[in-house]
Amino acid sequence: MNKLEMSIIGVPMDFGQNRRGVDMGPSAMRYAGAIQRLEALGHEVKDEGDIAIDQTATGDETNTKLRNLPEVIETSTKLADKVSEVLSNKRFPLVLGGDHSIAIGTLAGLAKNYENLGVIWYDAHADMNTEETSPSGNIHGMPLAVSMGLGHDKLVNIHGYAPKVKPENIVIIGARSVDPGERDLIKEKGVKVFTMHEIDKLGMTEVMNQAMWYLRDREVDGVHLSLDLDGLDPLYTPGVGTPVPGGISYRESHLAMEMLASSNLITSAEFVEVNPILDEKNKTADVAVALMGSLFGESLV
Ligand code: Z70
Ligand code: MN
Ligand code: MN
Ligand code: MN
Repeated sequence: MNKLEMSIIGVPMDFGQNRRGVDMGPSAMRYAGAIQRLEALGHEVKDEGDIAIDQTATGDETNTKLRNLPEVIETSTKLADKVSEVLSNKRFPLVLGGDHSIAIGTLAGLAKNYENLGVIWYDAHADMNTEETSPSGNIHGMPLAVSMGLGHDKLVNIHGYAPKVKPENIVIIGARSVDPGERDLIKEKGVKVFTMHEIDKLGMTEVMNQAMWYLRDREVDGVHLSLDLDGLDPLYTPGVGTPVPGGISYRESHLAMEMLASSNLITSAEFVEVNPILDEKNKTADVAVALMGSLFGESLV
């Protein structure tokens, strides 16, 4: 693959859900050697440090439909600014979470730089709830809905415009825990979903080929990979807040990343939901960094 000029952006965010500790994800992935791994592949890597988040804030417990909304709005805005800045310097943004609510900010920063952005959402969940349909009130279950323009006005309009992504430019891979409201929205909006059923039936090679041809046919001018570590089976990535059995294997995930690498389709990426407190040693961060290796061009021979 091409040698990239990459910028790493850490987002120590845990307000999108109720399991504290996912704010240590960026440190865990740095500790697992993310930067050295990418440099060893010949990329030029600049660590931009972390987005400033007030770690003393305890969050707004009153709004149970949109938990910690002010904190999520503030962080999303700062992250969107940073992602835009990185793109205007012609660098490749690699965002390290943090919980998946950060994708609201990442996509807000990306979308104004692309006419027709595509998104690959690698996740056990659809993350397509709104405050009306969410069973939890956790905003990390809402970023795809928000990015399609559905949800709280202030989330939807980060950077002053909506929507950020067209529903028909989204591909979800690995879904196996989808809420009723999300299911309705997927049908209504025509979002492309490869559930575990399709992965089992077709195999990962066919799923990735179909996913990539689907996006090429949409004539996207960029593709963002948003990878939630709970997309993998908890056997491989136990350090996540919402483990769901029956997930994508380690080997299938490497294959998926390698296929993305040889396609040269991906123009930005984020790795989210690594929670070192829930992990076994630093296993989940190690897997995240190994997958980055494959995504950015590692091969054995
Ligand atoms: C559920 C909700 C979710 C990640 C859990 C779970 C959402 N659909 N997302 N873990 N990454 O509460 O909305
Ligand atoms: Mn915190
Ligand atoms: Mn997610
Ligand atoms: Mn998930």
